[in-house]
Amino acid sequence: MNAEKLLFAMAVSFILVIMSSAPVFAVCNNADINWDLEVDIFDLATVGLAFGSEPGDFNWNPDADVKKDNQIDIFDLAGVGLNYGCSLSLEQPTPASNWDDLYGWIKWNITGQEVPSGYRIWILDPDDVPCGMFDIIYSGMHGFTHVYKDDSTTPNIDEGASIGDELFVVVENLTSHKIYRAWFDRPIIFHGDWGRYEANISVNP
Ligand SMILES: [Ca+2]
Ligand SMILES: [Ca+2]
Ligand SMILES: [Ca+2]
Repeated sequence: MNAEKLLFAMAVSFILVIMSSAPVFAVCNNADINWDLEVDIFDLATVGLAFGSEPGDFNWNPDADVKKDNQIDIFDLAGVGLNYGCSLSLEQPTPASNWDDLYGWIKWNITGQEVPSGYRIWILDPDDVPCGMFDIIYSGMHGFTHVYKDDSTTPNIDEGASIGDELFVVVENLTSHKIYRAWFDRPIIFHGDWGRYEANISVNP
């Protein structure tokens, strides 16, 4: 293999690694490692504890892998640094005249058990704006969850999702208000066409 082909093969494998680095989270660009919806010294310290590790190492922590490449290095520290001070408040989505309806199953990761009532899902746009909300009624199911479009008449305010946005999800326990990391089983794109889209959710216990 000549050098050019080798470089090409390396570039392709690099892209494949990036693409396969699911699940993807939205909150503060993954930099909220302890999942309390703000990026602060605790998140930085957690990356520090896992620094230099890879999967299998005693101090490996997948949540500290901000740049999802299965190693904790300077890029992960930088990821927290760049998002330092970022926080997210879960406020009621702003209703709009365009929406998508999401529906599907919702299960705990690993065990596969159904997430029961008493939990709320929040749908976020890529800027962490809550644009949809649904309280689980029937165990293991959500929907239809209205996801609202950004109001284009207020260009200075981001109220919701734009067409083509990838959507993200977090889950809240309605009693303890503990936040759980969650993700869709495939990328969910916002259409704003009143369509119904299957969007299955896994939740980290
Ligand atoms: Ca945090
Ligand atoms: Ca990394
Ligand atoms: Ca938006």
